[in-house]
Amino acid sequence: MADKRPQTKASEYTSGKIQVLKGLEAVRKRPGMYIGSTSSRGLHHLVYEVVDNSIDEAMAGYCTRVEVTIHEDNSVTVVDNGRGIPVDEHPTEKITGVELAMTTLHAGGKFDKESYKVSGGLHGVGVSVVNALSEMLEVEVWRDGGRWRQVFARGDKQQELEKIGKSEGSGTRVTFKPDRQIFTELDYNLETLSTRLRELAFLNKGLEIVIRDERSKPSTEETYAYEGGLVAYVEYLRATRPPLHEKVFYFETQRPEAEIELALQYDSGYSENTHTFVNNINTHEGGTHVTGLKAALTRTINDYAKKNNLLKKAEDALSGDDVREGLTCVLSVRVMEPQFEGQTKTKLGNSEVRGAVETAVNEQLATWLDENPKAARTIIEKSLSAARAREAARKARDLARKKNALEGGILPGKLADCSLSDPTMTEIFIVEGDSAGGSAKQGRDRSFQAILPVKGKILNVERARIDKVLGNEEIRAMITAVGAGIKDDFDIEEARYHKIIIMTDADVDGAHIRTLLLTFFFRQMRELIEAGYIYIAQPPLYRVAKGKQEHYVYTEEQRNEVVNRLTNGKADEAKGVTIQRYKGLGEMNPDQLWSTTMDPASRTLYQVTMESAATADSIFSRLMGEDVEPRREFIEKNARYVKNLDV
Ligand code: 0RA
Repeated sequence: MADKRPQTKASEYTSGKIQVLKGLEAVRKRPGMYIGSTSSRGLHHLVYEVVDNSIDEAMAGYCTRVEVTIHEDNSVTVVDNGRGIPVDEHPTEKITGVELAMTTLHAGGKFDKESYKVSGGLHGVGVSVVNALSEMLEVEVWRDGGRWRQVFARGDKQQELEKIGKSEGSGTRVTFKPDRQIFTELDYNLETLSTRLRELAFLNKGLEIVIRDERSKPSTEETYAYEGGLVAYVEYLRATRPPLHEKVFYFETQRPEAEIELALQYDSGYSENTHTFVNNINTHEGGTHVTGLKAALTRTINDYAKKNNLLKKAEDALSGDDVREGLTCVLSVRVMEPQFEGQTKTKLGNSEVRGAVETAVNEQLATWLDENPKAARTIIEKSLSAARAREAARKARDLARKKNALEGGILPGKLADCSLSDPTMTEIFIVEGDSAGGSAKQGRDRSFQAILPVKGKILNVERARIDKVLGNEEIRAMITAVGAGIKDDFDIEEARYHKIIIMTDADVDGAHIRTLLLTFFFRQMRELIEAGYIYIAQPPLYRVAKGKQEHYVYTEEQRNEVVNRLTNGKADEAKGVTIQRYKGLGEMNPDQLWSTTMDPASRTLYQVTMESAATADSIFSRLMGEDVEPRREFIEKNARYVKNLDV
């Protein structure tokens, strides 16, 4: 995605111009450095940042309830019943605790709370960053029998902290309105916030989190509170898939390197659903803790199977993919000084955590398997049948390869390949439907652009087992076109294109197919997403024309803007303006498709992140067992989200 942060040219960077940016000014100058982006993702991070402070209070044992309200104007209030931010003067800083928290970067460390603060990363930058990026922020504190209040605007205090009355109990309330001078997107997505708050409620057992949306009339309210913590989380994620053993495996342990908490359960499904967290942050991109977990699972299950003579031959070892088939699993670790890496800073880098997790899981799981022989047996049988399916699929694939080699040419018939063969130069469009596929083939630059039309129905087999998946023609076409294999056999070096662009209609069905293609890549070729090779094309929604002028626009807002511009704001001049709404890609002629959606010089592509793919996948995986209706509802609610992958 384009970096919209202000850039400084080396030549401009003379000593005379060096500004000493202090505190919040620096945040306003380079917001991306503190919250990642100033688009939708950054906007949502403001809420997470404020909520994090309340969660810290809860983790310290002082807070049991957090309430988040989205107001009509997209301002947000977060209330907690913690101790309240200190209102007395800080001994060395000579300002109140409230002001210190609201105006000093990383003020958290200046208080008494050093435990599991997140350094680096997007969270844990401190509520002062939210203050700096809000056109208004009001804080109210209840403690020691009193009520205090202070208001800020873009980080500047508008008044001193003022006692405004009495209080019973204690707590903090923060209301902020994100600054429209900073953010390119100001609308909060309820689904996005709810998903994160639910996640936090699962991760912090016993904590009650309420989310209220006053933008709906009447307003809506949802409460998340789970006494079962991670066990409840696994049951929630497993949803309606039948479990293979009754009780969720769970343990919690403390090691010098990390505090480790794990819950898992196997079900009769074919997918793996692993969610991992470090200090409450969802590590979508994995990391050392995940490596340790996977190594331990594979090793412990193989050891148990061997010890109990459940494997036929010595070479019959179960692979990582085998032992994770049908697994729903949540790992939560707490680390003192986490190092976050990756595209979205959601990959744990601390090398010492790998061994800690691996050892803990080895020990605890081995004991559990010994103590639960019935569950152990079912799990081994499940892994063995996954191994057999994998073997059958491999044989079928080899056979197909040989057959293809005999027939000469292995690429799918529907693929219109490009003439260049250097993968760093080439791209493939995966296009919804034959008719749009036809336009794309005519409109493309055939030197570097390949086109593969697919039908929507690939999707029904998405959750099927690998041998079935490979039996599906559309899926096989995608796998051979990309050319790098799948799952554990995937080799990114073999990828035939470094841009794989999903191009679907700008409607709900298009969103559906896009989501399913995304979950396909997430499931079968995850490294493509990790490497940043997967993109979403953005076709225009409207063509607005007047006389010889024509404009393609991508949102309703842009349409109104352009119409206004073409008519100089005068309604009576609107007659000469024609507005065409594109219902599908197929309605555009090849030239239009090229110039609006395919031409690198003028198109907009969204790069898919692990975060967005994982989110789409996990919501989807819960819905797979359900009726069509909730699934459709999800896609309708999230059509915008699934398109704007930046969230
Ligand atoms: C510093 C020290 C103490 C509490 C807090 C910060 C605190 C901050 C926030 C932000 C949102 N809600 C919050 N709740 C508490 C502890 C002060 C004491 O010892 O009483």
